Amino acid sequence: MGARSRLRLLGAAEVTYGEIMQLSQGCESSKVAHVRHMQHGDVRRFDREMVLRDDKVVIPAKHEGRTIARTLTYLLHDVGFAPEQIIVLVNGDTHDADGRVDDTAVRALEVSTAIAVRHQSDLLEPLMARLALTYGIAQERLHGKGTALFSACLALESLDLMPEARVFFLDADIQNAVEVEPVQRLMVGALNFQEARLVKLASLGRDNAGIHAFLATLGCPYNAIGALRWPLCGQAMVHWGDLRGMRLAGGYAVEMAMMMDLIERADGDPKIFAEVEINVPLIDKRNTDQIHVRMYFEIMEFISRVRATRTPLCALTDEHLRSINGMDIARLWVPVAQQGNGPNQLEHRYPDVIFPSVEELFP
Ligand SMILES: Nc1nc2c(ncn2[C@@H]2O[C@H](COP(=O)(O)OP(=O)(O)O)[C@@H](O)[C@H]2O)c(=O)[nH]1
Ligand SMILES: [Mg+2]
Repeated sequence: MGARSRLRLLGAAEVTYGEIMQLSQGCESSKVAHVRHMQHGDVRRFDREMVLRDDKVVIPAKHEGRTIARTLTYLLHDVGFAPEQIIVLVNGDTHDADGRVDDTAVRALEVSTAIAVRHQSDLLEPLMARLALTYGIAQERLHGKGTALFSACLALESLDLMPEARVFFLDADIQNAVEVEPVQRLMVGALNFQEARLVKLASLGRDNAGIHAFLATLGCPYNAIGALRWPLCGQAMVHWGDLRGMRLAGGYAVEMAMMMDLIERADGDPKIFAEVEINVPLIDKRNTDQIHVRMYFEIMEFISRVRATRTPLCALTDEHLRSINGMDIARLWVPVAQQGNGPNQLEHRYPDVIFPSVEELFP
């Protein structure tokens, strides 16, 4: 294996400093591949005919009763989806910090009863024993955004979609989707860059700086993901055939897991990613530093654990998954929710699990 592929697949410890210098000298800037990027001035007008009958929209939504109706109305009226094309993943009977029961499902069905509102636990239930025994995923670890998206994949699997069917991911908490036009932009990007395996939005003031720095740490095999302006953007398009083969993460590392899978299969070439600029900053639920620490912990820990195996995510064995998924709880110091109001707090948190792909579950 040459230095190039070793750098890609292995941790820094396996690659000598000389090899890295050799590699970096070989990369003049003109030869460095970038993502396919569409500037907002180049975004052609969206046309409702760009919505295809086989398109699906996946919306993970936990305690989003306040915004879910707006999000769904945007999809139905502004983009032009039929309600049957939309799947909302809810968390069942969970309570928020104030003890309120999650009313997302009720609010979603008020918009249209033809929308598939699915409780993630119902979709996961038939798989619980297998997830625990074969992949080491205990039931209490089945929560988080990635778990909702994994459940969505289980729902999609039962629909017999063609591999080229497009799946759009949209967060439920966007307050200005009508102005930002996230899905219309993804569609224009998908049409313009048909070779791209993943289309995302390019940030406007949301640069995931910590993740960009982390991806640049020496020898990181996922360095090329840093070529995306907004790697953690939840608004994305992938094809069902690719999604079916991906191993997703249980929590906020889920977007990272998708990109890791694609970049491994593309031999590190970021041209499989396309991004489309937006005109208006996207406004969603405000995150505190406390939430950022938890999210960044999940994402960085996920990358670190895959890296430690010295094996690509897509090539991990069941034994790898059992070992990673059985790992210990982490000690995480987080700032108090209200800034400047006391010392950091200690939390004990599980890292994200790694799910098997739908393809390996249902060959
Ligand atoms: N069903 C479900 N949805 C979730 C969960 N965690 C996050 N989400 C949803 O995923 C989307 C993105 O989450 P958010 O916390 O806004 O992440 P951020 O925008 O990346 O900071 C929102 O629509 C959330 O409601 C979860 O545990 N279960
Ligand atoms: Mg959000």
